[in-house]
Amino acid sequence: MAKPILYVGNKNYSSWSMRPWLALTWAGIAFEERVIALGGPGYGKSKIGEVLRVSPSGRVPALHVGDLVIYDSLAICEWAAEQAPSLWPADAGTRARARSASAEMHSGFAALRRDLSMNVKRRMQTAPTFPEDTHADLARLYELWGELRGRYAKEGPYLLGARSIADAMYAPVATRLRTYAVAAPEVAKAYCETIFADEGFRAWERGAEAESWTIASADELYR
Ligand SMILES: N[C@@H](CCC(=O)N[C@@H](CS)C(=O)NCC(=O)O)C(=O)O
Repeated sequence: MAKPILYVGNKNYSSWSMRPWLALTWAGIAFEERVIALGGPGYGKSKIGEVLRVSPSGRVPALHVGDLVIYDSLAICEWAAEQAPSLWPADAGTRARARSASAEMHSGFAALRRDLSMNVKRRMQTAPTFPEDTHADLARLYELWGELRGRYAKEGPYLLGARSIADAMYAPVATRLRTYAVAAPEVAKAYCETIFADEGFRAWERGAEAESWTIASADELYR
């Protein structure tokens, strides 16, 4: 059977694309990658023609497996975990915690995504002033990471000890803290360093660094 094809957005900006790309890469699943340079007509409205041709939601990521189209980051991660079950923790309780954290990222942290949009290459010298709801998201993030790292420290350096889909979900957040020079607690900084040292993450980062596109409005749109 032909390799699955993963359609992703610009690696510098598309945080939703990074997540399943990491999950597939970590799982060692062979896939073909096709980058769609987001921007232009329909952008920000889920109406980019090139995206609509491959994803019914008008958004990337989308994974084509034969004639099956899986078009959401978490759904693609779940498909990957069906091929490679170790993408979720083996212990049922730990797995439930990993799923809770992943779902919380997928459906939450709206203010954080609004004010700390992903831009892998960007480095601000000082953190901007964030509104109250963004501080609340950051406080929740540190609470969650602190709780999981405290509980699973002995099992390894990732959120639940061993690397899992939860790390794919939070890897873009690590880049956001770096980009916006956010003064995070030590436990959060240590976790970010784990992500930055990860081979899969570094491969994505190199892809972002090699891109020349800039999207002027990306700070508004990529969350
Ligand atoms: N819930 C979706 C969100 C996907 C999403 O928002 N993708 C952005 C790029 S990061 C997109 O395709 N935007 C197209 C547009 O704004 O027109 C997922 O988890 O995959």
